[in-house]
Amino acid sequence: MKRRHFIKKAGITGMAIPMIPGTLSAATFSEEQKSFAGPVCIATWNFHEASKKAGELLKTGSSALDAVQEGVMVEESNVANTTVGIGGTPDREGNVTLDACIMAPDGNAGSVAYLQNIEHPVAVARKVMEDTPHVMLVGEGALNFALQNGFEKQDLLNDKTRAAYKEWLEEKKYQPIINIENHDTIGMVCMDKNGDIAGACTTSGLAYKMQGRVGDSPIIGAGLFIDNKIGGAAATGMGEEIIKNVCSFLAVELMRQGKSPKEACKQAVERVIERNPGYMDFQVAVIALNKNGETGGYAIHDGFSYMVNAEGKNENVKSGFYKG
Ligand code: SD4
Repeated sequence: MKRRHFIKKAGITGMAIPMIPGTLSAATFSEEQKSFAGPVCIATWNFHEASKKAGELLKTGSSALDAVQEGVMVEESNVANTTVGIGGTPDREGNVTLDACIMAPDGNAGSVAYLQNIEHPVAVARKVMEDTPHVMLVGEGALNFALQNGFEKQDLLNDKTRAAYKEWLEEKKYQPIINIENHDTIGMVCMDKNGDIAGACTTSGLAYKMQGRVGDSPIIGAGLFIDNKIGGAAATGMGEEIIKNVCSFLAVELMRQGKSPKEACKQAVERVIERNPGYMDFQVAVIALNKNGETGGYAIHDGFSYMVNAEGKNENVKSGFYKG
């Protein structure tokens, strides 16, 4: 069925999906809509294996929540990715400290920050969401919670990251560089066959960050936001700027106002640019998915791309950008 046809048949225009007032769980697609709109997965950067994993899970009927968790866990276990999970670049003191969050279709959320020695912070974030009355646990508390829940402690540094840290120590220069220097955080948003949307985000943060620094990735609304009536968004890049402009929440709110995912991401990124004349020195990128299954992304600088897994394809899409 063609998209236009689908929208007409479903009796909806744009993103105005009919909702039962007061419901948080919004699986409102009819059977007809299901066959068209879902499932869809989007993820930051070029993580083919992560979006493939999520796409396969969605195809076999997994929930969006399970798909985003399993999807981003692929990168948490990827030692070649020096910005996520095991193999992540340490802070200035040589400790790998992880930030992650997860958000469910019913609006529930869980998050961990400054978590050390645990390979899968997103799985801990999910436990925080499901098994505690809280949204966010940090540092030692997050670690203790993880250990109590059966997660194993392990060394997240490897020979490569240890050697790179030693080299960095020689100059101890802290200067984040646009798009290079390990900008590989994974933020993922999925819609399942029921039309329900969930998201996850996980990172080791900026390379050689100050001890105790927490970025945008575990902050609900900054690195990730989901509203199952509207869609979801995730951000990557300079976390401080993403936090200051609550970029993912902003993108979802712009979609609520009727903007396409691409336009919403563009306006969210432009907000960062407007509010900080120093934007030439950092990268911020936002991706979004709406309830119709449409996707988009936008970045300040060239070089950002994102994965779209939909309708049997797993593709890397070059993002629009403000300045080359
Ligand atoms: C942070 N936003 O901690 C993350 C970094 C990032 O790809 O996105 N890297 O600020």
